[in-house]
Parts: sequence; structure tokens; C-alpha cells
Amino acid sequence: MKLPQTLGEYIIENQKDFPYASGELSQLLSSIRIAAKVVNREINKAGLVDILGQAGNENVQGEDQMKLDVFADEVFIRALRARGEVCGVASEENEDYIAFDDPIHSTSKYVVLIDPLDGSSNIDVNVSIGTIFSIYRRVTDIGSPVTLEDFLQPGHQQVAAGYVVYGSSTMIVYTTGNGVNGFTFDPGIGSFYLSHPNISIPESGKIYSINEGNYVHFPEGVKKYLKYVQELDPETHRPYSSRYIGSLVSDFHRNMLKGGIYIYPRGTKAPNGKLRLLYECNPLAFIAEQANGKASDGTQRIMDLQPTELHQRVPYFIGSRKMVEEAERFLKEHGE
Ligand code: AHM
Ligand code: MG
Repeated sequence: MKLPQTLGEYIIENQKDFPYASGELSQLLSSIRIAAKVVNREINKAGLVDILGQAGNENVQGEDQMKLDVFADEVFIRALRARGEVCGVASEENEDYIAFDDPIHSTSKYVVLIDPLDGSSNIDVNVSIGTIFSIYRRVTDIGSPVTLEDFLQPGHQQVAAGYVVYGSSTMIVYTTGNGVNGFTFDPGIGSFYLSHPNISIPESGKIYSINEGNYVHFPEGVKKYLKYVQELDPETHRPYSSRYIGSLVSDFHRNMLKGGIYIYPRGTKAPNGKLRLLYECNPLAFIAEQANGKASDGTQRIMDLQPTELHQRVPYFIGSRKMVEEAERFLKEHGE
């Protein structure tokens, strides 16, 4: 019997396929894996210990920050700082990036952008949440202090990206630009095992995910698209099913495995949508494209957008390629 492969074994085995195979990216991914285990352990206890509730402060977007957000943020940053591969981190929870400018990071070449705990309003009600990460090579000189320019790179420059979903099982799904693989955590043993090799998003599907409560604020193209997906047409399997958890990682993960589209459009209430280009949209776009799916802002490829600020928001359409293209056609015809 062949033993299942652990994430640690997989990272080492695949290091040789990576163009800059110095082992640093493998080390970096190992840091993320360890931090994910620590965060997972705390999340699993969320209903037991007195950790729920507001931490009494807000994040930079003016939203409530919960205690586990703060905890996850600290754990990931500490894990990345503890080793020498990363010269700076930008987190959705912090207004500015953090430069690691001590001697052990003076030759580090990677920067990490992270949403340490996405969908955190779901924690109190025991619904799946996630961590999303994105890794780039710095563009400024190694040895000099990291700058904003190192973080404001378009998504197509990503070296690796992934997410952790803390769901009915905890999983890590990631890509280094060579396909997408998923690893499921065995809590008894404490290891992630390769459970979903070479993930591919069905080119079309029957699920649409959007917060329809915001319908009145949506652009005409999105409204028309929603009416279209709700029409009866057995040939194209319409009406589609509506599934919306309100936890991006979980909604994306389900649609990736089953086929579907996730939409967070612009609206009168949120002129550029809600989701952040650097912490949420680019990393999942990299995974989607590596799994034969598509990610767009309604007109352009997400990974071609040039970021102008760390916490920039963009409208988001991601999932099965044909479904995203279909939605884009509606925006083009009826307005975005
Ligand atoms: P967060 O980063 O503050 O947790 O917000 C992001 C979350 C996503 O996980 C989810 O898809 C979206 O917000 C849900 O927003 P809404 O409640 O407006 O539908
Ligand atoms: Mg988030």
C-alpha cells in the first residue's frame, strides 16, 4: 500500500520543479503550514474558550476586528518573521506593510501579502472561515529596506498563492504556478495529506454565489445576469442553484470543486465592491487560473490590474471559465 503524501513531503519533492529552487520558497511554505496548524487549533476551540467577541478595536476598513483575527495575524507574521525567507509582510489587518529589516532578513527575497482570517464574522456561528496568502519576489534590491513598490505588484507576478479553509475539515490549497493541489489536515496525527491532487475547475457549473440582498445596489449588467441564471432552460441547466456562505474561501472552494461562479460586484453602496485586490482577489485568481478557471473584475483579468494601494478593492467575478465569461458578456451589454 502506498502511504499518503504529507504536505511537507510534497513541498520538498516539488521544490526541484521550481525555477528558483534554493529551498527558500519551500521553507516559506513550511512556515505557513505551521502557522495554519496553530490557527486551526485555536479556531477549533472557539466555541469552548472565552475568545469570542470584539477585541474593542477596528481594522483599517472600519470593520469590527475579532479576537481570532488579531491572533491569526500575529501567528502568521511571527511564523514568517522567525525564518529568513521573507523581508516584509502586508496584512489585511494592518494599515501599513511591516518591513523585516533585521540582519537575518537582509538577503531575503520574498514578500507575503495575507488575509489572516477571512470571513471572521462567521466565527461566532461556527461557519467555515479561511486564511488567504500571496507570495511575490521583491522588486527592489535585496539588502535594501523593502518598499511599498515590492507589495504593489500585479497578480501575474505571484510566485505562489494559497488558502487555508477551516471547514468541516481543515485544508490547505496552493499553487506555485504548476497546477493546484489540496491537502487535508488529520488532527489526530497533526499532518496535512495530499487529498486533492491537480484540482481542475469544471469549465461550467450550476452554482452562483452572490450576496443577493444587495440586489438594489447592483449594476444593470449584474441584475440582468442574475435574472438570466434564474430563468428556466433545461438545455443550459438553468435555473442555477444559489449558494452563499459569506466566507470567500469557502464559497470559492466549493465552486472550484463543483463548478460555479462567485461574484462580488461594484454597487452604489460599495463603488468598487468589497474584496481586496491584494489580499483576497489576486491569490484566489492565481489558483483559479492554475485550475483552468477565470477571475475578472467584470471587464479585465484580475491578475493584470496594477495595484495602486495596499487595501484597494475591486469588483470580483471568479470561478468556472465559461460562467465568468457569460457574466462579463452581460456587463458589456447592460453596463458594469
Ligand atoms: P472580511 O475580509 O472582512 O472577512 O470580509 C470578506 C468577506 C468574504 O469572505 C465574503 O465573501 C464577503 O466578505 C461577504 O461580504 P457580505 O457580507 O457583504 O456578503
Ligand atoms: Mg478578508
